[in-house]
Amino acid sequence: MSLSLWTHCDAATLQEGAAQPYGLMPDAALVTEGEMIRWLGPRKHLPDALKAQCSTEHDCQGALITPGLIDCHTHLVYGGDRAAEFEQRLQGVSYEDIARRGGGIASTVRATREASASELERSGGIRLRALMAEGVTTIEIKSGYGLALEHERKCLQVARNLARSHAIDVRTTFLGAHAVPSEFAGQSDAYVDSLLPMMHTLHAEGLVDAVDVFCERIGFSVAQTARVFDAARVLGLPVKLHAEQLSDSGGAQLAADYGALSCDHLEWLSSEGAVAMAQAGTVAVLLPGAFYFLRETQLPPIDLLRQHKVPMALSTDCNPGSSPCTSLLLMLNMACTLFRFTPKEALAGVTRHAAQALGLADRGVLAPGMRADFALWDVQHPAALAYAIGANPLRASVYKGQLR
Ligand code: DI6
Ligand code: FE
Repeated sequence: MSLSLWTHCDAATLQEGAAQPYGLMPDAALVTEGEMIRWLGPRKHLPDALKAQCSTEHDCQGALITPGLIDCHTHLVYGGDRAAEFEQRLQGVSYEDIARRGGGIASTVRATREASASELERSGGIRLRALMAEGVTTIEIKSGYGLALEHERKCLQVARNLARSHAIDVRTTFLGAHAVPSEFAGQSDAYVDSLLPMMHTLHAEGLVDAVDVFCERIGFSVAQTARVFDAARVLGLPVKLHAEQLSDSGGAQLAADYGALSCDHLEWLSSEGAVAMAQAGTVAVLLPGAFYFLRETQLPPIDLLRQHKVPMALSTDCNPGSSPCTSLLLMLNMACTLFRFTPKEALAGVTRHAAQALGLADRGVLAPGMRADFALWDVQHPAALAYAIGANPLRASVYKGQLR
């Protein structure tokens, strides 16, 4: 397999426990072999014999190299938009009230059911490419705007097709328990009953990598969430949870009991919930875009998460209702300004910890043996990635060892 050498760069390896902040390594050299990183270290330590084996050399001209970014929580495939609801909210109607009146998620479900697969692929593709243009090399995409077998299947197939047509890794999550569809109005338990065979079928079709639930007073109860998680466990699928976004429903505790990969949102997380997550190794995925767009005032308890050493990831939550956002870099900035993340925590949140939130051990840090997914940036220091608002200093990105 051919070897490539990358030089004239500084590397932010993001390795856990590195001596330098960000795992910063000035004047680094990186050797890729096919889809993997073969060697990484200070350039002066690059063995001559290895250098001689490299068939290509890339001069990075002083760029900063980081792991490829990972957007670990998105609802990227959907029909329509919710700009009219945005106008209503600006008139003072709340997000929950709009949902209770049949708008909100339900209105996107109508638009998504009406849309053809090719239309969903077209609109999703635009959002996907915006994220890729900022160095995203892995993305999670949830279903949850179909809420019936044929439409959930359509959305998950669109996600798989987007992966085939773009140089990015897509992980799919079945979020059938996102809302109760109108045909099950007032019968949420019956809807949960219907989800179990649906999950089974979609899993058998190879469309599901993980399972998520919206556990909330406008979503599903803890008991209903447990039923979905039990079914996921039977199928051997990892679980994640939308928990404590609008209220403390005790979802984090439940998710931890099931060894969930992540709990996401968490504005209302209790200290018991944080302890349970720490013990279970569940990642906290924080979503500053939704916090900002819904003008929330309840901050997620960042100090509590730090105190219990719960790994913190960051994501766009790209969705039409609470975070119509296709910039992961903007989330770094918002996490710092709104949540008082450090830039170091922010960058770890879209690399190492985001990989952990997806259960992926082969990426998120730069190290030999990891996937050669990385981004080259026109910045002097990694903190600059969180500092700028609406800038995109990406110079190039590499996916499985190939410039894309
Ligand atoms: N929480 C969210 O923030 C999104 N889904 C969820 O469970 C919002 C979905 C929407 O409003 O369309
Ligand atoms: Fe979400």
